[in-house]
Amino acid sequence: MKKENRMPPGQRPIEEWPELQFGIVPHINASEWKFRIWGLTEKERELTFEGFTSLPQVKVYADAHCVEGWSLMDNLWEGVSTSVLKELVRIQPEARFVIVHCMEDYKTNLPLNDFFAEDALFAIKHNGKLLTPEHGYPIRLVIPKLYFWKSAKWIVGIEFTRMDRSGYWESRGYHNHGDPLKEERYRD
Ligand SMILES: Nc1nc2c(c(=O)[nH]1)N[C@H]1C(S)=C(S)[C@@H](COP(=O)(O)O)O[C@H]1N2
Ligand SMILES: [Mo]
Repeated sequence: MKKENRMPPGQRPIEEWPELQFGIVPHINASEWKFRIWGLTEKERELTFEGFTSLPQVKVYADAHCVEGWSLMDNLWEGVSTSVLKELVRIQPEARFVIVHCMEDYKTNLPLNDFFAEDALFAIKHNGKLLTPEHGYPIRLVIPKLYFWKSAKWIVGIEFTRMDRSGYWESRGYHNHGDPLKEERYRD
């Protein structure tokens, strides 16, 4: 589909990739980075960067829409599909949400079906290059179908829960879900 026709309402394209976060940019040493999967899983699981990058990889071509109105179009993300977690841990049937945990205590929350969307991935590369520290090195989540604040940078873990729990922006006025096509920007 042509770019013009893919643009959600109220968004404008931007050429340079902006850098946005609250607080500092953590400079993470990949050899010390750990990724933990816990909550409503039969067993907890911890992965190193090496373990993570040896998982099967996918490429996803997608646009990124920030709630503030800019869209970075035509990104090629490479990394590990979120669905791979279904093979790494046994998720209990009561699980309905995920809480995404990051460095610096950033969190975001998603229903399970958005987290496991076909195009959702843990990105390691953007347009052929490793992510820079500013954009989430070593790994960021990318959820193309929701506003970009759900695409959490510097992730350190995924928690499966039965109840929803607002994340950083979701408890500071942003919409709980964040679908750009429905303009779910802010809480009423
Ligand atoms: N860990 C973390 N992830 C985050 C944020 C943040 O503050 N901390 N900000 C979010 C917001 S509001 C946006 S718009 C995008 C910006 O990503 P970028 O800096 O790579 O453009 O990251 C999202 N992921
Ligand atoms: Mo944002």
